[in-house]
Amino acid sequence: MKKPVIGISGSIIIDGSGNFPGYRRSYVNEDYVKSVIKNGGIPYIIPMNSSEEVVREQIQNVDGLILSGGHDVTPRFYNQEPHKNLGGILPERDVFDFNLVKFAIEKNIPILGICRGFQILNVYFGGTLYQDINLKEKTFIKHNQVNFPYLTTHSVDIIENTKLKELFNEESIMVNSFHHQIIDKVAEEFVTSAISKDGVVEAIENPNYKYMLGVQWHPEMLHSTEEKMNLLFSELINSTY
Ligand SMILES: [Mn+2]
Repeated sequence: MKKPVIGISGSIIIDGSGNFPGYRRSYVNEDYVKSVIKNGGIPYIIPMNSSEEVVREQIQNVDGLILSGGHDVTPRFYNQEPHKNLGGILPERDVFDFNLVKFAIEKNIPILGICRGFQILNVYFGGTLYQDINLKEKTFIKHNQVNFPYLTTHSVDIIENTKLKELFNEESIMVNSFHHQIIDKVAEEFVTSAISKDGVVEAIENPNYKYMLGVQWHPEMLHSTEEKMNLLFSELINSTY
């Protein structure tokens, strides 16, 4: 039987030096590719582009979708002015990601959102973000550990009666953390499935869809050091059948 094809949303990296300064390259971080292969899927990078028609066709060629990490989501997509602490944005990628989600839902294929991808899912369905974690009162955990992608640094509590709980079957798990933005209002279609000790929403899922789960951390970077993180990818792949 043919193995499921998992599309990974691509971004653009701009050369800072070398022979072509300013040159744009389509790319994803290799850990996404490795995580898909390790869990029985066939990875394909979906290159960022601005054509709705092309994105529709790109989705026709995959059985599941990973929304990868990256830039801050442009705040005007959740009706806010840019706050002074907003990080780097790439509005053309927001549009691309929203098109991916739209056509993936239309095709009814499973979706895993990671970091920015988790935030994209929330915003697509009408939720909002804090443009910077310091805008939320009483947060105290270091949510940007800066280094060591393969190490976990803070815990998250898993909420009962969720897909995440079903998968991990634990009260609490350790995650890595590389974000300065966090979810504010969770979109109505979603439920919160994990929360940090300082009240930050760390995972959401859509209970009315076969598999639509988003995590604020980076499970792909933990695929070889935290065996359990592979459950997020294996379930994505299993949900394609
Ligand atoms: Mn965190």
